[in-house]
Amino acid sequence: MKKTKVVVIGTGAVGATTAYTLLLRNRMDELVLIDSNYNKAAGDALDMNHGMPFLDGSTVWAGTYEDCAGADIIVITAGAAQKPGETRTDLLRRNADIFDNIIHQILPHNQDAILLIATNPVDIMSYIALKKSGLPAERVIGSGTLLDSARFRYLIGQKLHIDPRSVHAHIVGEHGDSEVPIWSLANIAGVELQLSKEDKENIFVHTRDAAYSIIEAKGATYYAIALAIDRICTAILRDEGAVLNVSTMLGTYCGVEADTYLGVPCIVDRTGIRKTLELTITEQEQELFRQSANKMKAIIAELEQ
Ligand code: 6V0
Repeated sequence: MKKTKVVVIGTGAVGATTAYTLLLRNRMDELVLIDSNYNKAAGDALDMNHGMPFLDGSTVWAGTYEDCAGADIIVITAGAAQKPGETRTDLLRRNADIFDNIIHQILPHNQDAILLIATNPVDIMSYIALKKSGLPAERVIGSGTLLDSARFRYLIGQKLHIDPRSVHAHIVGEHGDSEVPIWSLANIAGVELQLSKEDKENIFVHTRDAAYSIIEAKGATYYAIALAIDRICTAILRDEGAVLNVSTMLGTYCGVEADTYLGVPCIVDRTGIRKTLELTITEQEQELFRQSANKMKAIIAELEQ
């Protein structure tokens, strides 16, 4: 049987935690770590290898782009940190240059893998990855609002004392400030949620602003995003057909001419994104989704100037 292989590019907080999560859960036969700071990737690989007597047998090493050959999934979490005084657009341009460099080094070795993007702003970076790689859109996936939806389900579960795995609720749109809670479809076993307007507002604000609180507390967020990336990798490697709120290139969605990457429920399997699922949302939710799409389009237009 062909060995399964995952490459993680960018082994900072998110990349290293993702690699460790994939390893603990024994998701693949081979795991390659790549970082422009080779020592960081090499140190992480060594540290993980020392845990092998306690694990189930994946092989991990710090590699080069040649090691992308034969990979099933290439996860990109590489990115630059914002410099003091730097605008978001300047940071984006720097991240776009980083992606240009990374993608042009991947392509000579692998054009069959699925690219899974986590670098922020993830919807824009996924769009850039699509354009720069020329790969089919179903194989360029952003982590999207999967993490936001997990935070949302967790907070609803906390409020109602229900296991978050039994809460069905979606955040769609941008992974960021313009994201949209789809309250009209949120349910537990098909039963409408018993929450006041105030509770809903509170839950959504804590969902949307979660990253700010965590970054203020400890400088970065990485555990939950690593689990979300692991979830997407699993859906792909096991050909699950799982429905996950990932970021994908949309045309018209829910009556909105999106024409950009945004997080929506998608069926994810070995081919990448097999299908996007259209939600039946209210007019108000549709308007918020339109605003989220417009925000993404305006950023892309500014970048392309
Ligand atoms: P970090 O700890 O600064 O790690 C970034 C890593 O990228 C570093 O190890 C760098 O050396 C490496 N890197 C930079 N340039 C290159 C390059 N050209 N080639 C290879 N490696 C390179 O950042 P952290 O891991 O905390 O975050 C990484 C990205 O994930 C950021 O853009 C975050 O904003 C983003 N996140 C996305 C989330 C999501 O939901 N999609 C959630 C959390 C963070």
